[in-house]
Amino acid sequence: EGVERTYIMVKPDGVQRGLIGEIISRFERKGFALKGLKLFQCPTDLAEEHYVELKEKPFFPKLVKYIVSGPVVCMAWEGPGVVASARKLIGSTNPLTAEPGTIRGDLAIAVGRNVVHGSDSPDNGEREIGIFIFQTLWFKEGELVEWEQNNAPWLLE
Ligand code: DAT
Ligand code: MG
Repeated sequence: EGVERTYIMVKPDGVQRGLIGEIISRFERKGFALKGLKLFQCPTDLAEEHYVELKEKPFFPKLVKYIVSGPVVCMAWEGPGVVASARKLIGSTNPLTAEPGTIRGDLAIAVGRNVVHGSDSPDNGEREIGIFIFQTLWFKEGELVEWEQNNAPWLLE
């Protein structure tokens, strides 16, 4: 499969603040294709596995506690260059330095409450979406939907 996918997640603060629709619409309006979507209470072991690369950081325990503090919205988005493009839509990690017009730049003020996650590479996109034989992360077999946007000819050359 050649098409790029990214894992996007509305974090617990985004859900509690009523920003689910606002955040989803940023990606929807851009033109990317939604291939998976669910509201989910993340267990601690999954949050730890998701952020395994940050395990040694001093903020790791707080980060895991935050991610499991309430429901999240899990999404798989697909499209050409979707990983890097979604990172641009999201804005930089610290909302105070994120550009206005980005999700974090518009909607958040604290690095530990930055409302949304986006994969940082195509490999991590696949890892985080997580449908492999020996590993599942955010999605399980059967939770992604294969469909084609009927407006694809108006979005892609
Ligand atoms: P991003 O979410 O932009 O990919 P990251 O992968 O470096 O950023 O870190 C994951 C999350 O960890 C980030 O969204 C918020 C938290 N975090 C990162 N750096 C932090 C810091 N210096 N202090 C507190 N939390 C931090
Ligand atoms: Mg990251």
